[in-house]
Amino acid sequence: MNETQPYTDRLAELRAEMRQRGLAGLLVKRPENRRYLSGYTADDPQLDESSGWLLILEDCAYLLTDSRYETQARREAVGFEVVRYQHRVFGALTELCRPIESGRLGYEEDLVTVRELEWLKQSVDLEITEASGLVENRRAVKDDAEIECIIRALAIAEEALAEAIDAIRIGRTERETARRFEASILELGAEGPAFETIVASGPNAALPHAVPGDRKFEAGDAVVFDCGAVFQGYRSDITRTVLVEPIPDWIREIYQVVHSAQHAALEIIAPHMMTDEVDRTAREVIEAAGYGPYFGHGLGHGLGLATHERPSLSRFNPTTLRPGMVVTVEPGIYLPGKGGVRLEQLVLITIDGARVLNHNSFFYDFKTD
Ligand SMILES: [Mn+2]
Repeated sequence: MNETQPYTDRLAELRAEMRQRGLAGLLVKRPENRRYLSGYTADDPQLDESSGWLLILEDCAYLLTDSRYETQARREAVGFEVVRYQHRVFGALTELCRPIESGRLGYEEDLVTVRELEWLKQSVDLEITEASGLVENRRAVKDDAEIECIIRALAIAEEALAEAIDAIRIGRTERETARRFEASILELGAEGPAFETIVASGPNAALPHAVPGDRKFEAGDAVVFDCGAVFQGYRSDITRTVLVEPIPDWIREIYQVVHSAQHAALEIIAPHMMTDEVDRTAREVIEAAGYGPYFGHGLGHGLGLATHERPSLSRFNPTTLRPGMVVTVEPGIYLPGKGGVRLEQLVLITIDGARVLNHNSFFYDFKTD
């Protein structure tokens, strides 16, 4: 298999689906989708500023970008014709779509702004139609090379996390601990953190997406670490709750409930199972212990080029798990004003079951106390 092979295959599969849906063309703006289809790695500078659009037609594939990215685009997007536009992408789109005689042009509803959609309708003489999810659904099932990247990204995060946990001392702050983790992953070969590292201690641990601050660790804290690394564009995501002795009984209790909930989900997760069923299995353990109202988020999410991608393990939008999907299993209990516990494993769905990709557990085993 040569380097362009995955992109050629992905484009062929995408085109087959476009034909089924009656799409003469597809516009792709989401950075992860662009990268998945073309190998073009540029991210968007900000929400309303694009580093490029793919236009996939039946016989050709274009990457439209501006002068800032042209060289990178030509180097990376093998098999794509790079078109440089001056001001806005729409003039170039008008030209490229002109030869299409009939059919519809799809766009990603969840990425294209309302203003861009108006411009698009004015520029292109085709029926414009919403076509979100075509690429995301393919991305949900990973090939071996993608799984290898995720495993590397996880191994880096685990090694850096082990160092950061070792360095926890009463009096050190959340922020310096988060920085220590992020410095370590860079030394270990990561491109960067997968997302802003969370180190949340004491009452801050009750905030599922807390930002590390100047709070110093104290005896009796539960410290939630949620962190990940990027390797060749692929991400990892790991959450552990570190306990600073002596631990109050209430923390010990919720830790054990969260751990049991996670265990229950990992016992049953398998191909062909519905995502909401896995969520329910963990949720029932937490509800039975009386903490149902304190587990507000879904059980987990797909992970790959994006930290959060399909499928979502939640009560909403149930989908079927398939071999090659990589998902997190991360129950939590958050007691406002007091603290919280979350534990997150990364799981690969296989042909006949599931495999936890984490190597280092960092779990507390209270039974041996
Ligand atoms: Mn996660």
